[in-house]
Order: sequence, then structure tokens, then C-alpha cells
Amino acid sequence: METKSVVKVGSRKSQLALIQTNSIINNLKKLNPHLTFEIISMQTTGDKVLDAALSKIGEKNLFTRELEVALEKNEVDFVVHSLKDLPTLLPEGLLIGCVYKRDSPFDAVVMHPSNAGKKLEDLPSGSVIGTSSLRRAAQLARKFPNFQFENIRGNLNTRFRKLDEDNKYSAIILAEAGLHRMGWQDRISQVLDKDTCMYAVSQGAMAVECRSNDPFTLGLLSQIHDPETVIQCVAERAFLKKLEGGCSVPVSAYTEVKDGKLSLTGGVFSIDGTRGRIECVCKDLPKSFEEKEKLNISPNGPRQFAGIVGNEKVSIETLEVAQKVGEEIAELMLKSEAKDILANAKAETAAAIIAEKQRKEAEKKKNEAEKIQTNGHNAHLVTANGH
Ligand code: DPM
Repeated sequence: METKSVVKVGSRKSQLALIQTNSIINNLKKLNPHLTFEIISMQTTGDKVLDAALSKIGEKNLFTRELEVALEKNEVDFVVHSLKDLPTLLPEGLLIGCVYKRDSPFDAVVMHPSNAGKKLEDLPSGSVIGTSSLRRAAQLARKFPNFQFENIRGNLNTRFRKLDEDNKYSAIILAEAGLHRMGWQDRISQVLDKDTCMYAVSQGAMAVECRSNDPFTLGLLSQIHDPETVIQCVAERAFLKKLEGGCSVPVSAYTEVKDGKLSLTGGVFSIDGTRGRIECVCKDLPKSFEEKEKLNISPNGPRQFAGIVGNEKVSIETLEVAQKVGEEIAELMLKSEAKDILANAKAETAAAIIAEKQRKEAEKKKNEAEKIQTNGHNAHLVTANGH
């Protein structure tokens, strides 16, 4: 097996991405003081497209593609992600080599400074809540039908600026984990419990993606694989995978590992929140879920569960149960009215993607026309066509 002294790590350029990358590197450094880690940062499509909701952009691997290309080209050895941004199907040859111990998976409310100290229930009817997550808007609309939900995009720094300066939003909803990592926990007014807003699949967990044929990196990452988080995230991702969810439909989860059992609650909602279906499945986990399992690397790499490897810390048998729990919830959903809710949500999102593309094209044409006009050429033609 090849060994290295310098490990190259890919990261998005946003502050949150770099904080996450550095936190994984610091953990690995403690365990492997002889290694040097070098960060190679880059922008992804998700960082560049800032004016549309994620669900309206219509691609699954917005935040990951450019980094995955760098992995495939051997330009980097691993990439740190928020697991919730990683599609359930990874490119051939790549996998999730570890999932780090999960932080809070819940969503949190950040109030406009004029509402400091308030809770959502204290806000007047008609208040504008900023979120571009269909899942958050759908679930909150059930509990707060008199609020208006509006898109807010950009990295976390941009969103805070928009909240504080635009005076448009009464509050915004963000993942508690991201707020803590950025050091902004003081701005959290309220953490939403599972009865108000179940979280996104894998929210709050960081994952590290690497090449399946790189045993050196896989071995390194296995040191920080967290068994309980892995069990939860395999179940949640298996659920999403079977539903063919992604961020185009409001799908949510709530998972518990307790007394040797794994229980997963899955939720599927219509975009306006008026319809929803919640299912729960609970199964016993094998006796000792940390029993030793050899890193059994075949030519295709180790066995994966919704893209995540099993390793010596969490047995294949355990991950099989976790995967089954997720798949069974999806099967229950697909036998219920959730199937129709999902199909409608997908169609609505697809229509929104087309509308978004048309809006962009129209905007582009308008800009071009204005350019021509200011240049003084064909002014009459532009006026006749465009205005
Ligand atoms: C995905 C969603 C969002 C991010 C959709 C969802 C939030 C939507 C948005 C798939 N990725 O949750 O329903 O407002 O654009 C993202 C954040 C984190 C990872 C920020 C956040 C931080 C923490 C983590 C964006 N991805 O959700 O506030 O989960 O580890």
C-alpha cells in the first residue's frame, strides 16, 4: 500500500466549508502527527449560482461536482462535505470514507435584530420567513399558515447580511450545526423540535469523500468514522435514495439509536405543506454494533451503503439493518398517498426549474437589449421587440 507524508484536501471556498475542512484535518493531525495536510480550495456551481433556490437549479451535485473531478484526477486525496449536500448516488469510483460525529441535526431560527428574543409563535401574521429549503417551508407552513416563506440564498455570511440589512425578513431558518461552526450560536432564538420541523437527511453530519481504490486514505479516514452517526446517516440516505428525493422535494427525517434499537421517522410533504405523510420503522441492531470487521477491500473498493463505507468500527451486518430501516420507510411511503404527494412535488419543482430558466433567459435578453440601446444601435428595433 502506498503511504504518503503530504495529504491533499479539497474544499469549497466558503467560510463554513473551510471551517469544516480544518476541523476534520485537525482531528486527523492529532492522530497522525507525522502527516502534513494541504488544502486546495475551489468554487463550485452552488457557490456561483446565488440567485436561485437550490431546488430550482435542478442539479443534484451542485456543491460537489468540481471537487469530485479533482478527486478523480488525483489532484486531491479527500474532500470534506456537509453530508446533506452529497447526493445519495456518488460517481463511480468515489465513496464516503468516513462520517464524523454528528452535531445538532436540528434547524434553528435566527431573528431580525428588531425581533431579538422572540420565538416564531410571537411573530405577527404575514411575517416573511427566509428559507430556500422546501422542506423547512412546507413543514413550517403547517404550523404557521399565516407566514410568508421567501427564498434567501447565498452563503451563510450573505444570508446574515440580507437578514440584518434588507429589513425584509422577520427571521431566517438555518441548520443549528452550521451556526455553531461559524461561531454564531448567540444569534439562535429557537431550535425547532421534531414536531415542528424534522431535519434534512444527514443534516449536521460532516462526511469525507475519497477514491474507493485509495486504501491509504480510507485507512486514515476510518480512524474518525463515528459508528452511531454512520448508522443514522445510512438509514436516512437509504430512505432518500429509495424515494429518489434530493433537494427537489420536501423530505425530512428524525433518527434515534437507543437501547440497541434504531428508529427512523420519515416525512414527505407537499410544497405548500397542506398534505403530508409520516412513517416510522424501528429495528433491533446486532448485539455489538462496533464488533470488529476487517476492511475487506475488493478491486471495486469496500462495500458501500448509500455511498458510505462499512469499516472496522461498524459492522456490515449493522449497516445492512440500517439500510433496511431506511428502505422500509420508503416502501411504506410509496404504498401510501405519499407517492402522489411526491409526484406532485417533483412536477411542481420541475415546472419551477423551467420557469426559472425562462426568467433567466428573459433577463439576459433584456440586458442585451439595454446594452444595444445604450450603444445607440437599432434602438427602434429593440423597443419594438423587447419593451
Ligand atoms: C441542502 C439544503 C440546504 C443546504 C436543503 C434543506 C438548506 C437550504 C438553503 C441540501 N443544503 O436543508 O432542506 O437554505 O439553501 C447547507 C447548510 C449546511 C449544510 C446550511 C443550512 C450546514 C450544516 C450541516 C445548505 N448544507 O442548512 O443552514 O447540515 O452540516
